[in-house]
Amino acid sequence: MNKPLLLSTNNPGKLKEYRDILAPKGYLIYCPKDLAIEIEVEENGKTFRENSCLKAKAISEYVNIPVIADDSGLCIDALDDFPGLYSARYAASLGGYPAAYADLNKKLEGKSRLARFHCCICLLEKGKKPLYFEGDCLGRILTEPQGNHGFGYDPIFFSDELGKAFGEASEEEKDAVSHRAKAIAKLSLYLCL
Ligand code: ITT
Repeated sequence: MNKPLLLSTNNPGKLKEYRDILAPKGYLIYCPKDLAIEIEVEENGKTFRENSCLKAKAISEYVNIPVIADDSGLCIDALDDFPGLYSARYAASLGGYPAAYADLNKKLEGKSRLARFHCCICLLEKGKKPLYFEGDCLGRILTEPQGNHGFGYDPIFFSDELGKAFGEASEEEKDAVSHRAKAIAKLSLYLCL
């Protein structure tokens, strides 16, 4: 029987990755839109954990099934982990991802390009305290975007494990190594134990 989970997100790229990875394991992933719920969360936490918890709590009162929320971002070593928590807001503030790619490229002139994607999932089940599952994937920032697969910063992130940009990777390739896939693997292990 399919096990339901509600993913508290407005990001269709994330939602697709959760469905692709968890549907074959027997999970049915709902999003707020499926339940005609609108959520706009002020992500004013100071850590990925705090923000993932804010997003999960914002929706948990509406349903009686386990809720998950994902807070994630691109952390660049030479920029003290910027844009990190602010990855989505930074791109939006510049008018979109192409402008963010160019701006990061300028900031990184003459500096190390080492970076990682981080993902923190908060799981909220009725009557239990929040639990967190985290994953990272390592790589570097490319000088030019490569490919147009995925979403967000995928075209400028060269994955060490894949030996290519996430923007050039198939969905299956990204889902085999990504920060999100690693966090989801820990979550699904917990849920089936
Ligand atoms: P929700 O809060 O509604 O889930 P969001 O996109 O605002 O959607 P976050 O606040 O967690 O989510 O910001 C994550 C941002 O980090 C995301 O919008 C991208 O800019 C970047 N990011 C995270 N994971 C990524 C991935 O797998 N590929 C590319 N960019 C990613």
